[in-house]
Parts: sequence; C-alpha cells; structure tokens
Amino acid sequence: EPKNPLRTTDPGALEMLKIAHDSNVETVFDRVVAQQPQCQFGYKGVCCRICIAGPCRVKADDGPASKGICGATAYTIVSRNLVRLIAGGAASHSEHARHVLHTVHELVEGNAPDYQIKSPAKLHKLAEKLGIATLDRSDIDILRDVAELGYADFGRYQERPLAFLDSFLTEGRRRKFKHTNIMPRAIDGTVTEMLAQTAMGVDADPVNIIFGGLKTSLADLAGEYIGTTLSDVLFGTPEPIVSESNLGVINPKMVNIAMHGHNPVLSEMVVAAARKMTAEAKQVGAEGINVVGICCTGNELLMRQGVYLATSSASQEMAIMTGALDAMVVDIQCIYPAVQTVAECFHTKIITTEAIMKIPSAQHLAFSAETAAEDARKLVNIAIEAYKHRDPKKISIPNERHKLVAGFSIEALTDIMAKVNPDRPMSVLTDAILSGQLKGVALMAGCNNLKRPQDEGHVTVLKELVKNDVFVIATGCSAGAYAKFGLMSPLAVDAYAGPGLKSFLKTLEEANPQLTTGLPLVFHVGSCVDNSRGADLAFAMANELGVDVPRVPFVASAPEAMHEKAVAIGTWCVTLGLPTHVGSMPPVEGSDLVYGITTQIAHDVFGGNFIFEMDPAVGAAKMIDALEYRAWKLRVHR
Ligand code: NFS
Ligand code: SF4
Repeated sequence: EPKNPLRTTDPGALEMLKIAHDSNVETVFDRVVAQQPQCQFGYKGVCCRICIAGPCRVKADDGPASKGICGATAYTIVSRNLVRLIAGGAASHSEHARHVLHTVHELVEGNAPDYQIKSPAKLHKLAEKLGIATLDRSDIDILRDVAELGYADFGRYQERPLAFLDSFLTEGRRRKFKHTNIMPRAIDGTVTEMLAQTAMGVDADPVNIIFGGLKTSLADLAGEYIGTTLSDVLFGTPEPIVSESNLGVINPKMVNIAMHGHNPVLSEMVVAAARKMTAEAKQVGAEGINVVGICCTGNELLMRQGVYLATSSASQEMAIMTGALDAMVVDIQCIYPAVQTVAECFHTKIITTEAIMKIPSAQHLAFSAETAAEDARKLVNIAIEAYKHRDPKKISIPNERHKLVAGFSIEALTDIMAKVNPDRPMSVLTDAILSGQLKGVALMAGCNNLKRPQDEGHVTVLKELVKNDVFVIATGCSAGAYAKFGLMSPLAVDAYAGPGLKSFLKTLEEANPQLTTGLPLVFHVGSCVDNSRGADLAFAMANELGVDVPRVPFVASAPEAMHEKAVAIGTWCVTLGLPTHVGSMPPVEGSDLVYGITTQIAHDVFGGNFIFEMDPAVGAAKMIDALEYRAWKLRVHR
C-alpha cells in the first residue's frame, strides 16, 4: 500500500509516482503526508513569531492565554500574518519585474547586446498609456523613458501614484483607491512600510493593518504590470500558438533541458541558444535539443515560443524521475529544493542562475544580461555533456501528452473579437453576457496545494464553469493543469462546453478564418505575473459596459492557492471588485473579525470579496451565482 494517499490526479505524474515508489525516491507526495497533522495554531493564523519573545499562540478564548506576551489579540496576530504574506508576494513579483526592468535598462544603455525590442507596437502602446511622447522619437529613446518611470515606481516616494498601476485602472477604481487611501506611491516603500507597520509593538488595529495589506497588493499588481508589459516589449506580445503538454513531451532521443522558475529574461535566451546548437547535440548522439518548461517560465515560453509545457508545480520532481531530463535550469520562485535530491538519483544536472537563489550541491552559473547568449550556451552545453551519462535502464517517460492552443494576450483576444465587431471588439464579449449566451468571465489562477490532490480543484472548477457557459481565461499552474489534462485544446470544447459557450466560440472561429487552429475550451493568458492581463480584461469590459469593475460579471479563482504571491494576487482581485474563490484555506480562521473583513466587509467597501470554499464544485457554484447576479443587475439597470 503506498504511504502517500494525498496524491495527484495528473495522469503523467501518477505514472511517475509508481516508479518513485518502486525505486524508493522520496517526493513531495511523501513529505506532505509526513507533515500531518499540521500545526493548528499556524493553520488558523494565531501563531505570532514576529519578535523573539515569542512564538506566542492564542490558546484560549479569554484570559492571559488569549493574547500574545505583548497583549496582541487574535485579530492583530491574524491580520499581521496575513498582510506579511501579501508583502512577501509583492516582493517576489516585484523582484522578478525589477530584473526585467534592469534588462531593459541595460539594453537602453547598450550593455545587453543579446536583447532587443521584439514588439515596438507594445512599446508604443505602453508609452502612450504612461503618457510618454512617442512622436518622432526612436524606440530606444521611448524605452529609456519607460524604464525611468519603472524605476521611479520602485524607488521614489513620489507625489503621484505608481505609473504602472494608475495608468491601467478604471476611473472608478482610481477614485476608490484614493478615497480609501490605499493608492501605493512606491513599490519598495510599500513593502517596507508593510513590514514596519506589522513589526512588534506597532499597528494593532486589524482594519488599518488589512488596509495596509490592500495597498501592498496594489503595489504587487504594479510589479506584475511591469513584468508583463516589459516582457512583451522584449520578447513579443503572445499570439495564438499550438503546442503540447505533460511529461510525454520529454523526448528520449533528444537532449532534454527543463526551464523551471519564472523569468523569461533567462529562459528566452536558453531557447534561442538551444535552437542554434543542434550540431553539438548530434555530436553526442542525440537527435537535437528539446527545451521544455515547468511552472511559470514554462508558461512564458509556451505563450511566446510554443515550447512544450512538461509539468507544473507539485509534479516538478516527476520530470526528473523520467530519467531522460539532462538538465534543469532554474531561476527563482516555486522551485522545490528537493529537485537536487531527486536529481542525485539520476544523471540530471540542476543549475541555479540567480545570486539570490542557490541550492546546496547544485551547480551555479551566474547569468547576466551582458553575457546572456554566452551564458545560455554554457547552460545548454552542461545539458549536452550530461546526456552522455544517461542510464538507459532508468529511463521511463509516461505516454501522456496533449495538444493545446495558447498565446492569448488581451491584444490577441481583442484582435479575434475585432473580426466580429471592428469598432467595439470588447462589446462582442459583453454583448454575449448581456444576451445570456455567456454567464460571464472567470480568471483561473494559482498554484498546486497538496492539502488536496494535485489539479483536482483546477479541473473540477473549470468543468463546472464551462458547462455553465462561463468564458474562462487561465494563468500559472492553473493553466498548467488544463494544458496537462488536454483541456486547453479545441477538442475539449465539444466534450465540456455548454451550448452558449460553444456557439460563442463558433462565432469567433467563423469570423477568423486566418486562424490555423480552432479555439480552446479555456484561454491561456500567461504566467502568474500575467494575471495583470486578467485585470486588463476586467478593466476593458468595465469601460465597454460603462460601469466600474464591481458590476462586471467577472470572477477569479485560485482553487489550489499555495504561494505568498497567490495571496497578493487574490487580494488585489478583491480590491479591484471581483468575487474571488480560494480553494485552500488561508490562515484567517483564528479571527472571526479578519475572516469577516475578507469575506464580507471587503465587499461593502470595494465590491469584491473572498469566497473561501474547499469543495471545488461548491466553489464553482458560488462563482456562477455571483456572475448570474451581476449579469442580471446589468440587464435590469441598463
Ligand atoms: Ni504562480 Fe508561478 Fe505555479 Fe503558484 Fe508558483 S509557478 S507564479 S506561484 S506554483 S502558479
Ligand atoms: Fe508574542 Fe507580541 Fe512578540 Fe508576537 S509581537 S511574538 S505576540 S510578544
């Protein structure tokens, strides 16, 4: 009997898990069992470790044991812990964005010869949004100004709000954030302020603390906007593209390199290098080089380059278990330190590339924008060298791979709808909702969290939504789940879409004969920083409908949220005015007040609220209710 009942539903990962058991390789699926039962104080958010007089736990309903040593009560402790998660998320997204921004800066200064402006159209559109002059100016000059605004958003405590936030908001949200005093004025400053506000002996007021958290989540959104928009400028705005997903994309005859982590600044260079190095791979007896993606950098590569998506977060170790992965190149975020331990049972090389991210025993190659192409060549060579040391007896690749269509930037979606209505493309979507053909739009996002079996939440919620004619866009490891299961394919439309969604997609397809492929059941809009694309769609729909976001039939869901980044994203979704389902309980149950603020009071102030619902089918039903209510209200009030 396998000792890890908390497993995965991913067919590729399930196949590998058998082998992990037979060969006694420990994986995340064993460790999550070994962690049970998890500490209930931490689970509920009532453990405080903010100063070293602690840890303090709220152990009773009243009396001295109901407070920390300093007298902090449950609502203070829970709210402080919660907003520190948001600060961690904002710091992570923004660090990723800062790296892209630095690369842009180096490019402008002439120090990053291997990068270029791949999408001048995006640059011009972005500059116009940001109020930067474009007439009679060179692209590099425009980009220099864009980069300067980006740096100002990070650093300077300025009078104006963040350019990379403010420029994208609806008028209504702009006013709301001003009135509630949560408009951030510097990304770094806001994250630091959040840590200072929640230090020992500072803020004890849960409402004030949570408003600080909301402000920090908006700083997070600004970081995501910087990440998405500048990545599009450097590497191209995604367009519909065909690819495949799940572990079967690992090719036994090729040198296989997995790009794992987040930043396209690294992964794009490795793909470019690999495409030029077939001859070197042939010299060691391989047919060529096969780059595959894992997690969000995989999503970035899939969106722009059609690179195969091997797997997602919880099954990252399984890619190594195939015995045919020659190197895993990682940068930052969501990389289990355990990949090195698993790799040591195989010939696979793990290579870290960022100064802030090293793993004991793994190789480190410092990647820099100045020498990007050369660094990328070195990384590919490590994989080619490792290929020679494969053990054929250990190779076992699941037969699991599925076709998919990805690449749906909001620009691409708008172009597709413009073929139906050139003057008002967005009305194609909003009219379909007003007529009842569609119930609304859902943004599926977030991670895997093994509190439940991997991908079960993502898949269950999606199937319920599309059956009920919801137009679904997806990012991150949620998109990864659909890709791996074959649900991101046009073939899935007939099997799962309700009649309204089916006819809507058909109308779009008929108006777009230039598309070489059908449209998918769920639209991949990118990595987790690309949740900013989800915000863009909500803003565009609001503007088209002439209302603010809280009235748009648009919901968000992270059925398996895990990372601090997911907490930050969920929080700005609520702040923008979206009903936001979360299927893994965040640590808020230790305070009824904090629970009430996030699920109810948030709705009164911002029009959005968290829906904490662990049963994915029930979660989907609640999302559909919220969509129906908003659509009904729109119809009667127009
Ligand atoms: Ni998002 Fe991406 Fe995945 Fe979660 Fe991690 S890879 S940035 S945080 S686990 S979706
Ligand atoms: Fe305990 Fe207060 Fe220190 Fe937290 S800040 S660990 S509640 S004494």
